[in-house]
Amino acid sequence: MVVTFFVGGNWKMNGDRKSLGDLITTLNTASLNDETEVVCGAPTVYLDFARSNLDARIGVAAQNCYKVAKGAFTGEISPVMIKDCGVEWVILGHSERRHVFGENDELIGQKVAHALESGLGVIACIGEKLEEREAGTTEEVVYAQTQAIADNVKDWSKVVLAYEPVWAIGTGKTASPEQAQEVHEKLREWMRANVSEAVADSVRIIYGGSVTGANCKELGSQNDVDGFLVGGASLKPEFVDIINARA
Ligand code: G2H
Repeated sequence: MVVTFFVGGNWKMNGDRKSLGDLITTLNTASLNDETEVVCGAPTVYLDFARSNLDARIGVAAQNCYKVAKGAFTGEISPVMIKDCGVEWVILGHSERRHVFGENDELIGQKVAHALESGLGVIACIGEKLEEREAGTTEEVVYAQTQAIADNVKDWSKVVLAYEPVWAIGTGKTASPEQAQEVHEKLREWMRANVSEAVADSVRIIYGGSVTGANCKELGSQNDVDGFLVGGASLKPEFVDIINARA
């Protein structure tokens, strides 16, 4: 099944009005493959700014949200607030949320459920640490993370699964196209066995971890790589080349 290629930019905690404004101008005026779905993950305080200034053909994502709609949760934001800014997506379970801020599978699952119930699309991230890969437990780890997400998904059409090996994030050490393909293929088979044939065929499984303009074409040509989640390079003009990797 041919699925729409999906390229997410994850700006993380970077940028200001000036630099993000310049980036937005670059994206708005670039020639982008209109067969590719593009979403930019903006810092919370710039969600409104990003949504107001990015061309409508480019989606916007929050980088996190909480598991309930409102209340005494200082510092948190809810899906309903994200939607109130006109924003359609949220990134959940990113490895920096898991490993810097201690989010576990249970909390990530609750966030996924609430974000979907609230009408947001979810870019759900999974991935093994270096010691887990070296111990040969990559599959076990990513299957457990995916199960915790799957338990909380009713409508998979609103979910993109991002495989991001932790050892490849922001390190300049990209998974080889073969390494990415191997895990993506296994994840798709896992979906076939544990969710459904239809979801396995239609869910976008995207790769993240030091994707650049230089490596995107080869990574993106793998059968089970349906797009990317891009950190560092999404802040640079080369993000346009990554969006057009399948052009
Ligand atoms: C992984 C990725 C974006 P980078 O975190 O989600 O970042 O491309 O900088 O490795």
